[in-house]
Amino acid sequence: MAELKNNVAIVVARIMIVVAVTVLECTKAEDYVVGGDSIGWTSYPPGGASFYSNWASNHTFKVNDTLVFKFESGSHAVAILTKKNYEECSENETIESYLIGPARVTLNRAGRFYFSCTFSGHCRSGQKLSVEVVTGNSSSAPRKAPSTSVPASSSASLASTSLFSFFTTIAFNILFLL
Ligand SMILES: [Cu+2]
Repeated sequence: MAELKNNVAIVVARIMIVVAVTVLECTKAEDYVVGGDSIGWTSYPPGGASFYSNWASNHTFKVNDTLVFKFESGSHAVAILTKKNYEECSENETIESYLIGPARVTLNRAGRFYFSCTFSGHCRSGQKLSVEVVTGNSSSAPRKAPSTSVPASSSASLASTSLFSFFTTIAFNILFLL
C-alpha cells in the first residue's frame, strides 16, 4: 500500500515538473536579431525598405521580447520614433535613441513600435522598421513608455522563475512527505 502511494506521488511530482517546465518555456522572452545575423541593421538593405518589413512579418513579437540591432557604433544608430516621424523619415526627432551597437531594445508594451537609423539619409534608403507587439500569455500588466532595458524582461523571467519554483516545491513536497 505504501509502495502504491509512493508511485502515485512520483507520477504526480513528474506531471507537476512537466507543467512547470512547459509554463516556463511558454513565458520565456525571446531575442530577435533585426534583419537576421548576416545582414543586421544596415542602410541599403537588400530590396530596400521592404527588407525590414518582410523580416518583421515573419515573426510574432510579444511583450518583453528584445530586438537586437546589430551595427557598428558610429556608422549607424537606432531610434524609436513616432508614427508620423517614422513615415516622414524625420529621424532627428526621436523618442529614444541608441548609439552603441549592438543595441538591445526591450519591447516593453503591446502596440506598434517605430524604429529608424538616425544617420542622415539612412531612413530614406530603407533602414527603418516597424513592429507590432502583442500581449503574451504571461504578462498582461500595463507597462509604461518605452525604455531601454533589461529590467522589464528580467522581471518577466523572474515571474516565470518563481512560478517554476512554486510548482517544483509542491512537487518535491508531495514526493517526500507522502
Ligand atoms: Cu544607418
